[in-house]
Amino acid sequence: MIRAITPSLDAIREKVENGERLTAAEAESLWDPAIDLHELGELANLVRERKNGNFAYYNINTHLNPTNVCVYRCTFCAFRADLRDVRGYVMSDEQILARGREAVEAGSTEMHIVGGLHHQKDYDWYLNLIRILHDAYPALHLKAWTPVEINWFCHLTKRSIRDILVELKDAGLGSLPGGGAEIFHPEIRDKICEHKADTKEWFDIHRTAHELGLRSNATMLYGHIENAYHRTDHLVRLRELQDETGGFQTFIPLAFHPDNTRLSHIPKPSPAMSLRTMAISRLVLDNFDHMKAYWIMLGIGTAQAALAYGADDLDGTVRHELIYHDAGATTPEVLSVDDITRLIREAGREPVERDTLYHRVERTGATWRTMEPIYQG
Ligand code: V47
Repeated sequence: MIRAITPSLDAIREKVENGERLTAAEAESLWDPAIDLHELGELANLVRERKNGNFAYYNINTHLNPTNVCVYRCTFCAFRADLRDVRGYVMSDEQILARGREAVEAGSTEMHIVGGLHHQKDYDWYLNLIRILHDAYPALHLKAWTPVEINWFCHLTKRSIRDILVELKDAGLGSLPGGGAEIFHPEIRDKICEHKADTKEWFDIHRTAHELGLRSNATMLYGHIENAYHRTDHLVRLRELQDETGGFQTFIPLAFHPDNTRLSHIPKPSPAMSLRTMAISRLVLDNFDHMKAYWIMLGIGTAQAALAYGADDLDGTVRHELIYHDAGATTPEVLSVDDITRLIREAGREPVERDTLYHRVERTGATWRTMEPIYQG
């Protein structure tokens, strides 16, 4: 009789229980659908609870995408527009400040700012945006500009990464979001976003940010043309920089949304694939404190389930998100604090409002103050 061989997690379980690091080969083996998803989730949960106990974090945040006009044509992007496209827009300083005021009145602690690379806007336009928002609303943390924008600023000004980051930090930049990472392996990167900041540039910019005391996040866009090898390579590269600097706070796996993109023939990743990606990310990135289940793109149900598969953070209440909604995300535009805390409690976790740098937030309505850094196991 021929017996099917079911891959076993025993050796990996032992390593995870002993707090030992997984090799790239071990990590790659975990993408095999024959590896039991629930058992994988259980292991990821072990690490999650070791690091963050029963807490699940969220923040109150607002997005700002000041322009969608972009010189690049990444195949996965539904947000970008040409200058003369009817969809193309650029926000004025007044509109940007109004967004800041709305954010503060809604009690936001963070503004997440990313946008297109508008070829008729110079670096000063992007710098000024940070300056006017910070001057008007100094308590609002500005998590702004990915390495894709920073690399563009260096290209426009012929100045160094360090010079640009120092200037942005002086103007009020608080930290860098995790975008623009996509898939680092050149076999894929060259096909989906060949012109924008390459992998070395992405890492150089985060490394320099960390050296300057700026924290940052990291992402991975999965579920398009990449495979298990590319995803593993992506995670291992991130783990290496984190060993060097310790400057990353959170990892956010981003499920590809195909609508209105040049990859619209590809089906979007299933909830099982998203839970597996979260669990493997938690296991490989043993030196990251946090894993974010970004509810906007995972969908509320999968994000809630992900809290048992390695995730300890749901991102925020989120206002004015465009990048995913342009690509067909059907999630609501905003969640209330009551909604998000109910989702967390129903998943058996204890909700904790955090600021961008993972300090506990205490609030009464729109008035808030940050407390001690949150417990790290
Ligand atoms: O870099 C673009 C991705 C990213 C699509 O740091 C798409 O806290 C799926 O980085 N389908 C931007 N993904 C978003 C981002 C992010 C989100 C939430 C929190 C944080 C953080 C960062 O969105 C891009 C790209 O990888 N993206 N288009 C799409 N059609």
